[in-house]
Amino acid sequence: MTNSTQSSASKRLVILVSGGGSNLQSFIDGCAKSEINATVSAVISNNPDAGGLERAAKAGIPNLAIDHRAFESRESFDLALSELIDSFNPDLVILAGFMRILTPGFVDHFLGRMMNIHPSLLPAYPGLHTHRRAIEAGDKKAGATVHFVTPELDGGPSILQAQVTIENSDDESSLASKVLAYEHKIYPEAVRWFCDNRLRMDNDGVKLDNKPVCESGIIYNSSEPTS
Ligand code: NHR
Ligand code: GAR
Repeated sequence: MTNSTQSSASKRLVILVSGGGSNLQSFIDGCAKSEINATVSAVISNNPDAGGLERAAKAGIPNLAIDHRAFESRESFDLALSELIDSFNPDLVILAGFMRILTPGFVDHFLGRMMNIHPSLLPAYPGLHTHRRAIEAGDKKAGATVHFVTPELDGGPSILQAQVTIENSDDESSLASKVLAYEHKIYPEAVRWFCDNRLRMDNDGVKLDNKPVCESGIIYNSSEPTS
């Protein structure tokens, strides 16, 4: 029997990064402390200089770069990337600051077993520069959303959101670090649920313990005590 068919067995994670990898670190640490019932099987980056690759190397985790600039189309990059991911036989693919839009063929191959964290309160501000856009719009709240990945960019069903207050003194960078601290709480939590077989995506949305999570995901509010 393979890992993916043994329901209580430890899951295999493949994590895709493009940058510094602080979210990646929260998974490396969560697995090391057995808070997440999983092993990080590989870390893959489209950016050979990504700090996330170094974090993986330090933790003794296989790490590979596959530079999108060496491919002549998005489809050919995605095909090579999906073959590389498949070679690690993952139960879950985690986008952790991964900065390349993925083609529908790629997404369909991993449907229901690929998650992303997006730094906004989706459905607000899909795409890039979310914190700048929220500040420019005069929003009072910002946050992050963990969602299953579907072909529609940042449009897949939400699993969990964290909300923070935008203070008058906030700029793009202070807001980004405030939100990032909450990303490190909600993303490992969602992955923990998946690895414990409590979370799944089906045709009518996301179920946690067989119950639908509400339309916008469960809200984790920073104004409440955290522990
Ligand atoms: N792909 C699909 N199909 N669906 C999603 O929901 C995806 C996805 C790929 C990545 C992460 C996403 C985010 O959380 C993500 C979700 C990159 C861009 C982008 O515009 C937008 C959103 C996300 C990731 N990328 C540019 C591109 O041309 C490159 C930008 C750069 O290199 O800085 O691919 O925000
Ligand atoms: C995080 O804020 C993540 O939400 C965001 O990039 C940062 C990565 O930080 N993701 C995107 O913007 C995806 N387009 P990290 O490398 O330290 O985890």
